[in-house]
Amino acid sequence: MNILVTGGAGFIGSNFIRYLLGKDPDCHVTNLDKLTYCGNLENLADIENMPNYRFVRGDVTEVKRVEEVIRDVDCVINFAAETHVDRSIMNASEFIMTDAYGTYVLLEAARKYKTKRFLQISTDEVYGSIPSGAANEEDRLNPSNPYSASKAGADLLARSYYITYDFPVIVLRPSNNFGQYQYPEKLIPLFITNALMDMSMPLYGDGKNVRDWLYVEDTCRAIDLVLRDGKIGEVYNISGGSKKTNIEIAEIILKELNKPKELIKFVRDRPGHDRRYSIDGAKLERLGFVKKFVFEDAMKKTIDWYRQNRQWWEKIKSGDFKNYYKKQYAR
Ligand code: NAD
Ligand code: TDX
Repeated sequence: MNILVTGGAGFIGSNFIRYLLGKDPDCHVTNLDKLTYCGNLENLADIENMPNYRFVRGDVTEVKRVEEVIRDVDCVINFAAETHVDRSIMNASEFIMTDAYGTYVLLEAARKYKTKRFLQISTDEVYGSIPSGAANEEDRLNPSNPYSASKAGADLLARSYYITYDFPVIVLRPSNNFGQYQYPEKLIPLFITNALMDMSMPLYGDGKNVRDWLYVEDTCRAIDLVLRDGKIGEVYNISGGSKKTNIEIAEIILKELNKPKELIKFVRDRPGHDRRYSIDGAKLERLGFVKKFVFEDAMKKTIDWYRQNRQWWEKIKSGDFKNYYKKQYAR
């Protein structure tokens, strides 16, 4: 199977490529990535020389580039996106371009070259805040920030290609991921790396917002299952089943690293901050998905990875990230 992975130099994409090539040596993967601030080829250093892996630098909004790489593939898995909510609040333009328009370019090219399967990686954020219970795949989309609104646009556009053109699309909506190679602007790697540097952990608002955490290796297994057995035209939630408040996450990290509670610093809330994410993963379980990782063990593994891979994140945190961080937390 020839697969085009877009955004494969990012967090989930790089973990997915590693998982897939490790599991199925008959797969050929082309990784199309623009290498934005969070695209990092170091995430793939251990597989870059594999004969069945190819990296192509390119932007999913460029029709010519996309057509060049899409013409020979059987499947597309679209991870490419701007992904950080706080950055989308500062400036939404790249989010609309990549997340929404980029998905349109990919869908059009895939349709032209008759791609057999198109997996759109959406997100649980498209449902918006869920005060109680859990959103299932039929529930209405209710995004509340420019990132999730762009992702919801892409999600609906992808579905419309199935309905209108009978084009073989499947949409996946994973919950909050964590694990190795996650860019340290996101909650868990930010708090781990800050704590390792004895820097404060900036907790938004009252710290009681809830996220449903999913270990990235389970996400990879879920995507692989849907790639092979998922039903065309369907949407699948991927739930972590581990709901935690942000303050609980901070406390777990502090305890594991043996750091003082005083590192927690309450800061101004994120505008439009969704209070609670919660999705129902039963449909994917009916397809055969069983989560392999227990949250507490996966957190330990993740914290350990950041402890042992300081050179990976220190390089990031001492580069351009410093300017972003100052701007973001000076609000
Ligand atoms: P990430 O920010 O770590 O990586 C995104 C990748 O996309 C980077 O390698 C970047 O260079 C690339 N990219 C950005 N713009 C591009 C463009 N115009 N053309 C080509 N490549 C481009 O993201 P992630 O956390 O790995 O998320 C991957 C996907 O999963 C995204 O679509 C995201 O919306 C979705 N998702 C993420 C999470 C999560 O918790 N991380 C949860 C649910 C869904
Ligand atoms: O410094 C912080 N302090 C803080 O309290 C940061 C960065 C975050 N938070 C809070 C905001 C959220 O309630 O932690 C929670 C998680 O924040 P993020 O890591 O920014 O993730 P979130 O906004 O939930 O979105 C993530 O999950 C869904 C990903 O970034 C998206 O790409 C994905 O689609």
